[in-house]
Amino acid sequence: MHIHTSRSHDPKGGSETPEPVFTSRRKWLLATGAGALAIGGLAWWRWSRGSDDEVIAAGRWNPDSEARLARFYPARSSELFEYGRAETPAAAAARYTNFYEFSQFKWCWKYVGRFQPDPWKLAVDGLCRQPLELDLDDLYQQFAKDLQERQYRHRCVEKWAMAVPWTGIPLAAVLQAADPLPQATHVRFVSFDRPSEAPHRATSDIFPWPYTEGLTLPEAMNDLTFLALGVYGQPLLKQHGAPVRLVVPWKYGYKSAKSIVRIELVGREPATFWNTLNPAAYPFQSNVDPAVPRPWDQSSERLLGSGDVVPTQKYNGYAKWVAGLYS
Ligand SMILES: Nc1nc2c(c(=O)[nH]1)N[C@H]1C(S)=C(S)[C@@H](COP(=O)(O)O)O[C@H]1N2
Ligand SMILES: [Mo]
Repeated sequence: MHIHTSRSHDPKGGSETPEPVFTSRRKWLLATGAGALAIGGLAWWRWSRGSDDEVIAAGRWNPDSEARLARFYPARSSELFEYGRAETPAAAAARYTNFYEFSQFKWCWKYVGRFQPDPWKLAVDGLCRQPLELDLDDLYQQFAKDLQERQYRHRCVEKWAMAVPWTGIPLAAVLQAADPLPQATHVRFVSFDRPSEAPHRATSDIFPWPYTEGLTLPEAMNDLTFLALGVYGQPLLKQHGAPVRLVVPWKYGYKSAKSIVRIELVGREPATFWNTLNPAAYPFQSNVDPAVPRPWDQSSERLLGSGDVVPTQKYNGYAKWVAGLYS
């Protein structure tokens, strides 16, 4: 025998919607909305994040250019510098970059497609006896004996950090070749300025383009100050500042100008991109220092890749090399 439940004899049937069904439809709509947001969020996350292969492939140059430079890689490795932490995976570093010419967001790899790092010209001029104009081949060939790989920590003022192997030339070697005049006190770095290849540069006029940075001459001549041409044993990915960028590892990341076209010896402290926008948050010197908060705390940093949070060290741990500059 079957036992009939009351449900099959609901006296409230008919056209009017029973209360429980109405409530559950509202829940369903809400759940669907949340689901759509979640799916949209996931799609966006996948879109901006890409796969490891995508973020690296996006930054590569045309194959002929890279093939021409391949003979310079790998460069001899400098034994002088150690990360003191794990190396950041190449894709984690390539995925999360600051490069305002391309985007205000971190997924600059999405926007570097039109950028052409080759051919390139780098001028070294201003207060010097021997101004230089170097194309990429000059830069590699003329400084071949100085070319080396260095393992450096990098600390962004936004509190993320990475540890990557740069290939490059000590900046001092390039400056010495230009033979600075005694009146030269500072060095000014100017990034490329090509709106047709850089979408955020093209569409945002509120920034003081081109991107510029500066160092004192003694800072620029310090052994640590490096002109990078490559990273992870290959020419710099576009989003890391191809084909030539500065690396100043004891200062906050914004001091390390990318995709440089000019290194100018000057007789006073130059204006810089971030200092012009907000001098209080981005003072000219900008050494990494956990004891000096910016508008936000600077005592710790998050490592790209692992997500680990570690304490920030004064001069980013490079006191041995640079503390003498400030005593
Ligand atoms: N031309 C240019 N150089 C730049 C920037 C930039 O937006 N434009 N961002 C700076 C900042 S804030 C940091 S942290 C580093 C980031 O280098 P990475 O993206 O290769 O890690 O580049 C610096 N150099
Ligand atoms: Mo930064």
